[in-house]
Amino acid sequence: MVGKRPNILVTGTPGTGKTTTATALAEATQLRHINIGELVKEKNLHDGWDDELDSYILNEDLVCDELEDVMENGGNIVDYHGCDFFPERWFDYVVVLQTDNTILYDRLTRRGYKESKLTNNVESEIFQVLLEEAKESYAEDKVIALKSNTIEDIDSNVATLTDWVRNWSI
Ligand code: DAT
Repeated sequence: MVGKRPNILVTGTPGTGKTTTATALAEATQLRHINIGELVKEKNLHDGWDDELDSYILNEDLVCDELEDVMENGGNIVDYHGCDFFPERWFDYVVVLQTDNTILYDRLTRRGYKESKLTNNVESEIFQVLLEEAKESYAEDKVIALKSNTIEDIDSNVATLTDWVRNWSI
């Protein structure tokens, strides 16, 4: 009998490569990729649009209710630029992607982020906000920081995580 499969959280500042990494990892492992930003839009799990932040105001309770059953069953890769509102018990592994700030600046410029959003995100990366948030929200031995500057980094991160998934057992 096949046991329960792990749940992995892929987090990091916008532009660090979460969706690219999670998509490749899902393909390699056959785990289910859940992009929280997309899910929030699709299922209206928000309280409207914040003009200043230039993004939806995510409703944490709606997101957690929506995902409870699927997370309970295991086998998910969750992709989001925040991690402190998910139940800690959901995740077996928390991956924080990190990108050098000049590279991140270029990626977010290419994405068309307006100046304030760009600055906020690059500063958040410099101060390692997501890594701190992850360490505060999950047991330290579940949290791993991975560099995501180049395509080679993505390949190597996906290979490392695929091995981890294959060796995982309850
Ligand atoms: P996120 O989901 O964290 O916002 P993404 O996966 O959408 O990030 O990637 C944003 C853009 O940057 C996209 O065009 C792919 C590129 N990118 C991401 N990680 C990269 C890496 N390690 N090397 C080269 N390009 C990368």
